[in-house]
Amino acid sequence: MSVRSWSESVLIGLIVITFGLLVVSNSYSAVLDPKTVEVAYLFDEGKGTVAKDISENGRDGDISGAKYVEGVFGTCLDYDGNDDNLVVTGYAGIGGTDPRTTVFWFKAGDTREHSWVKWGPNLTGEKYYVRAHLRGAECNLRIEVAGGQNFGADNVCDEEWHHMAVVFPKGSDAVKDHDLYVDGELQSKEGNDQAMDTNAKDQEVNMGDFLAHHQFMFGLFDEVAIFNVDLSEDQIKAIMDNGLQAALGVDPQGKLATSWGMIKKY
Ligand SMILES: [Ca+2]
Ligand SMILES: [Ca+2]
Repeated sequence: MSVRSWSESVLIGLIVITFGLLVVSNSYSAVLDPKTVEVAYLFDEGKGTVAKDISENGRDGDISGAKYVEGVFGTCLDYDGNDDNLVVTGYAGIGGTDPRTTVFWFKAGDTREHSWVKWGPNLTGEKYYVRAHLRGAECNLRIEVAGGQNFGADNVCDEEWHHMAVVFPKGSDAVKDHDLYVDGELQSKEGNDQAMDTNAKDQEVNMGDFLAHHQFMFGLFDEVAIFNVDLSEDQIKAIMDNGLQAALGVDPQGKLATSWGMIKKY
């Protein structure tokens, strides 16, 4: 082998390795910082009563009653509307006026005050209930804090899948500061404003149970996550279009990818 052909071989080898790394890197690319994820469930286990948290916090969920069926991405949980629930054991949510975002997919079993994601006791400004607002035969995405509420206008109880996001922007202090998204579309705001001081000590996060008021969730529930930041519209759409797994750069074993593979797009 001549010196020249040897160096050419090395060059070709390096090119092949570089492309290989790009392919691997792309497969783990993410639009979200995993450190901003408080808890996230894909519900792809397919069986059992433990919802595996794919965040770095290990907040596995305790499922009671809800069964696995086909979801938007992989499988999801099917809630019977009577007593099915999921408790995020030992985790009482985000407090005060700290920024936060809650996202999930839902397909209604009927029109009712579905209890999607709830924490905090039933006290003015301290409660944090993401649930359905009844509007005749339709229902809307609603956040309420006791003494105040903020709800959108798009019907999410039409037995079709809908992606929902509830964003409390940084620097906000009242319930109507929330931005609500249904299928990536920013909702109009209705309701009475109320200053917030969310209690993050006294009530674990529940997904399904009505707790103090309203009704159990009835329908299909997939890809839920709570973030400790206010996600942008583009980030919410990335989660909706690509799924939490891709948006977070989670590998096929369900673990968050190492930071070298992250490509932050914000
Ligand atoms: Ca799923
Ligand atoms: Ca049940």
